[in-house]
Amino acid sequence: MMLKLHGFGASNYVNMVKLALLEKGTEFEFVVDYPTQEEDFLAINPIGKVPVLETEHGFLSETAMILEYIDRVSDGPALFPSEPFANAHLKQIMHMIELYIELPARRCYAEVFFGGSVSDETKEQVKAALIKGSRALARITDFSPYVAGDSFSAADAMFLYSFDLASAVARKLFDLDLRAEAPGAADLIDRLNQRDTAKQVAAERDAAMEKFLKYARGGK
Ligand SMILES: N[C@@H](CCC(=O)N[C@@H](CS)C(=O)NCC(=O)O)C(=O)O
Repeated sequence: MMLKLHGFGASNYVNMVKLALLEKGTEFEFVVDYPTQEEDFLAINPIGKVPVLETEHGFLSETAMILEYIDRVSDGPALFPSEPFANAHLKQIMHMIELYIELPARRCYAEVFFGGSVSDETKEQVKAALIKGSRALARITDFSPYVAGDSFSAADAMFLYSFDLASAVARKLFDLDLRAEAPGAADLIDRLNQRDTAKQVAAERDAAMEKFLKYARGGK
């Protein structure tokens, strides 16, 4: 069975998986699904989020684990190193990006992207967290030539679509250049965005954005 990626093109997490599939050269079907708490969707992802990967063995969720699965079952360049320390180090970086950059930034997405608002208290917390997270990241990588190691990896997919949104949050809400907190991050984002795979993801994201914004703002 061909892998099926469930999600929508404007989702940064979905795009991490899509980028990985394209980098691996793995054939897949894209199934448009938005996150919901409806029973039939919870049956394929118990927390009701996207992405979900449908495989011949069942459904998988949580992006980091989906990326690892794809790497193991697909041909194409490795997205995780096999050497144990390098493998764990790369996963440490991915985990840090998700916990200390993506998730804090996400608390402000409503105001930055969807016309909502968040409290000043939340903003203060997020600003401090993003500075701390970016500086932490800069201590374990110099972003050259990639986030971890000498070749494109799963950590680059997570970094690209987390740090760009976190930077947008910092710029719009705090007038802060998060990229300056992590020297080299901006250059790597530019280099990653020049890959044909990332260009395809970005084009599909832009095409899906209008529909998603209507959905996110409560329209039809
Ligand atoms: N930890 C999850 C996060 C996925 C996630 O937050 N996806 C967003 C879309 S970008 C979502 O479905 N949000 C809806 C919700 O939180 O209910 C993963 O690794 O896949």
